[in-house]
Amino acid sequence: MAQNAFAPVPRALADALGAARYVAALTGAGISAESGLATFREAQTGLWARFDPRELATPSAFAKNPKLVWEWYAWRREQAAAAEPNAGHRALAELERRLPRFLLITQNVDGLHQRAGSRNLVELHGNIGRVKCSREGTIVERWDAPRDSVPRCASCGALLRPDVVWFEETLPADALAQAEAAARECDMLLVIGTSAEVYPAAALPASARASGATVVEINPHATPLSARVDYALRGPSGAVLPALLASLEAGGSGAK
Ligand code: BJW
Repeated sequence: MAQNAFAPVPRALADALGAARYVAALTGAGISAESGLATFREAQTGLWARFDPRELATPSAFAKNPKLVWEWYAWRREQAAAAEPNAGHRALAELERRLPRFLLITQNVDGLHQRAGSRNLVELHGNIGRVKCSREGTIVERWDAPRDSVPRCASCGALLRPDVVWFEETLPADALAQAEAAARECDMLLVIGTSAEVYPAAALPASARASGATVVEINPHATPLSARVDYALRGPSGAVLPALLASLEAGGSGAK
């Protein structure tokens, strides 16, 4: 049964973190909420308020209205570039430095973990900063941006699209294999700011727990996962993760 406690971090959890040889973290859009970026399942604002992000992040939306999807991603790319990593991103980067072995698995495409200093990182759903040819999949570094249409691949003429994973598309095989191996091998999995509804990422916590890991959810709200974790820390990750880091500094036994 999950323990619901935020302040202070339970002693047993701090001890388990300090003793862990391999810690993995799975993050979702919620970790970037305190950087001002909208999550998927919460209301958008302004120009995009009338669109459901879940319906724009699909191959069929791009086939039907590529300009709309391209403009939504261009807007989100600008938002991500203007945002700054928050205390939660920074605490994860610090955990990577302090712990003997740490892997960050993110569903986010905003690049904020890298900007906070995380290096040992797996991007499950791509990165909004990259663009690729929709036919050949080749990454394109530069493109002309016509005012009224979607840019095209200079080599084959197909439309360009963001290098992200849409619904019904398969995840990058290497990234998924690394994430699945980490879930099987880690001693502790931190599940942060994700609704735990989108697969295959949502299957990682169950896999970790089945392999004996301690699973910790960090989220202000309950999710379908909450009943199946060892600890549910209810609060914003920008507050909970620094507290977790502080608990490690206060007495964890396995830190470098
Ligand atoms: C805070 C906070 C704070 C707030 N601190 N927390 C039926 C038909 C077709 C497919 C399927 C089907 N059934 C299942 C599938 C598979 C499908 C799927 O899982 N669908 C479910 C919805 C049921 N998955 C796929 O299609 C995947 N591919 C696949 O399975 O391939 C095989 C296959 C092929 C063909 C057919 C079927 C299978 C691909 C999934 C790709 C997801 N892509 C997106 C877009 C990425 C690019 C972009 O960013 O635009 O990824 S969708 C979107 O969801 C995005 C996210 O990474 C992902 C997860 O969302 P996330 O991060 O959890 O965000 P939210 O908004 O949901 O939650 C935020 C959380 O934060 C909340 O809990 C808040 O409480 C919390 N929060 N503030 C901490 N301060």
